[in-house]
Amino acid sequence: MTRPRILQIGKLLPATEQALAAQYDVHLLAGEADPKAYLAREGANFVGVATSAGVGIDGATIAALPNLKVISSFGVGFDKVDVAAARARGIPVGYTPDVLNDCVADTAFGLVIDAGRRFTDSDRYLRRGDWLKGPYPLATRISGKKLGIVGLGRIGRVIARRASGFDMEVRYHNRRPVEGVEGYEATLEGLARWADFLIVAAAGGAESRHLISREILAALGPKGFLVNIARGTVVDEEALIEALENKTIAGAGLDVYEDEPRVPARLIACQNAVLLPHLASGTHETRQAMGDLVMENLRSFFATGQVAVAVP
Ligand code: 8YV
Repeated sequence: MTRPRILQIGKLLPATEQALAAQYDVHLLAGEADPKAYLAREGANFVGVATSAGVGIDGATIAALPNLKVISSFGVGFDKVDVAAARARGIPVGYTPDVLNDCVADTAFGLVIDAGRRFTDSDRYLRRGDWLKGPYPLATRISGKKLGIVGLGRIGRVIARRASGFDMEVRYHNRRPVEGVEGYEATLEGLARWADFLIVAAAGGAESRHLISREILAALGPKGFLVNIARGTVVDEEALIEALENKTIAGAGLDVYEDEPRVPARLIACQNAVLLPHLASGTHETRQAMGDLVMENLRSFFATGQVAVAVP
């Protein structure tokens, strides 16, 4: 039997690439000097696509694959996958939610603690030799503070669970209240005004673009901290940089940016921001589980016509 031909859009975990190559006839599009010309020539040969949240697949690529039957994406975000174009052709899109909730929530809490207690900045202080000149300035207490969550989805709920261990009061803002969960704030501005720490855990995409605006940052105020483990596009990055420079918010902890991996020099210069290179799900255990689910979505599709976990 011939193995199904899978187009791999960008690089994946080596273990996932090996598993893919063991099961399917895989071709890496990113390895082509002229991907467009390659697709025009060979596009009709592929029945499946393997991609990732960071790379996605656009409508033009989907259109260049006339026999495409399934897309399997590594990651929980699908803002870079043209789901509407896939749906219009009845192509199921598999993704990898839930298996990364714990690690992303851990990272959110790491950023809350680091931004508030300034561990990274104090580490730089020690390495510069400044401790020899005097003690590091006092920081902000975490335990018992007010935590606002923007987007109480699967990851947001795990973040809320982590918060109870720090005796924090938790409120959240969503388009509508989550049944059975107390602490709903009807407006994002109200949540920002109330919170000491505001964590962004909302999905990316056009609908949530710049939800964290200049006004929301003003409501968070000079004692408030912003943490973003969702998508850079949810925050107006220019407004955030101004707020950090002018200290109209106390600080920020970021794992995601508007134009990754490019981080503006002005943001890098902000010592009141902790900046991580989009690593929230980046543990051996979680990335392996995500890769396994990419494989399982494909296996399930070729066995039953349905992916195991489809994008909503
Ligand atoms: C991914 C992510 O690891 O899952 C997501 O949506 O942002 C990360 O967990 C990364 O984007 C893979 O491309």
